[in-house]
Amino acid sequence: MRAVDGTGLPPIEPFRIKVVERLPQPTPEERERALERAGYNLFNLTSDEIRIDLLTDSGTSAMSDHQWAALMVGDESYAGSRNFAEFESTIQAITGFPHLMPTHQGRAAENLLFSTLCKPGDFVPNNMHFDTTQAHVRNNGARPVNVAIDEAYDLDSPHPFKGNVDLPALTALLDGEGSGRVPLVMVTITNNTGGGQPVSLENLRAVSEQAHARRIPLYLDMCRWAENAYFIRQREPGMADRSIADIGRAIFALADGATMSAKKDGLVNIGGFVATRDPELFERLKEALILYEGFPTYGGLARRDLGAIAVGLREAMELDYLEHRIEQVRYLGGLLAARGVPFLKPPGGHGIYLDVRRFLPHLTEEDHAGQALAVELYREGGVRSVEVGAIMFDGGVTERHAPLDFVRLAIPRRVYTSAHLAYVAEVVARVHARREGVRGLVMTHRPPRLPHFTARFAPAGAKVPPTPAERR
Ligand code: P71
Repeated sequence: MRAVDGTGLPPIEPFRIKVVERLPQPTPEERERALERAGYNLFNLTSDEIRIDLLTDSGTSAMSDHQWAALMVGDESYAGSRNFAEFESTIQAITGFPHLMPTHQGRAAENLLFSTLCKPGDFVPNNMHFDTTQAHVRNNGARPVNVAIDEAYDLDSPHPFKGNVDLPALTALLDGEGSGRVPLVMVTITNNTGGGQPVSLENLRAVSEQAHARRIPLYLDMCRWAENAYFIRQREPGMADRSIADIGRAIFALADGATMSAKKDGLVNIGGFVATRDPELFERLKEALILYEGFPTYGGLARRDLGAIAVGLREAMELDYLEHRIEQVRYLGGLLAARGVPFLKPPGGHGIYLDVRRFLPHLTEEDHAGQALAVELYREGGVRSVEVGAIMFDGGVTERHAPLDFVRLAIPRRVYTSAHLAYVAEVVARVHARREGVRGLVMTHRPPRLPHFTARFAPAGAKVPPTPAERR
């Protein structure tokens, strides 16, 4: 890893390890049996079958000693817990949004916001929708539209802010087909679907102006906002000396509210929130919250969780933490690049996105190439990744480009060391070296919504095994 503190000494993890968890070591035979049982869907593996788990960076962080301490002093009052007061004041201080409520995770916040604001026939623009965001927009009869810049779809473009919104495309939607039918504009920071790529402050400012000129509110999906702010500090002119908190204030000043899955830059295993400046909307959200999640001072969480989130949100803004986090992803990218493995460049904030089309050019979408690659990484070294492509996004989003097709190696926060990542790079490189022999998959069970979670597959050309339900 690159030395970052100016001393010339080798960079190290900015933490030491106080509690450890044994890594399972499944044998090749055990992995093969596990794949068969799982219907070649890595969501169906059990954790003891996995050596390195890069399925997601969501809810998989290691909490700090201070966060564990916050759990111990949790105040489990149903209403008016002091942990809620701490949670509320922390988020108000970071974002400036006056009204907010906890939810059990990000998609619950999405459900509240979209079910309150959207009606059938509406359009919701977003740089790129993530899977649950897209599903909630559609669940309310509205149409999700992706409006990221062209460079977001060019896997080799060195653009520093590939998460940016294409401003002419946004104007065209707001004044054309979507005129009078866009209840909110949303921007996801960082853009997960497009590789964890950041959005610049300059771009957010322009989006905010466009939306507000038409009296449309701007909401941010802020689940990886601290990583986004770090990139702004690194890459945007005039930002190098500003703190993450300061950059955050500049970001949130442009928006009317946000949803957040705290399972990312909140450094916790569960939790989220929705926040707004609009007192009238807040009252409507609260009604839905009480119906689906819980009383507004806990929102479906244990009160101690709110305490851990408040601490985690602050820790995620610390520069030594963020520097290591972003450099760790870059380090894995560097090892893969040295072995000629194709992936989205530059690396984003929370993982490496393997370029499926270039990795397995002999396989097509019908072969479920992304899934086949994810299966192969598990087979080779017990590494679990996730397909972020045609299976996750089943054509439900309107966009101007051919959809992206990735296998994501998501890096959990504060969990793995450089040695673990070197192991991952070697596993990926070995699969790359024997890529021509990788065969496709057929989908034997396709659920109607969010198919990636529960679909089942079988090796192409093989006899289709019965599903557990059929076997019963
Ligand atoms: C991620 C996830 C969660 C996930 C998705 C698919 C497979 C495994 C895990 C969740 C997000 C997200 C954005 C930008 C809202 C949510 C939902 N991401 N917006 O990337 O990335 O939050 O999971 O707390 O409900 O692995 P939630």
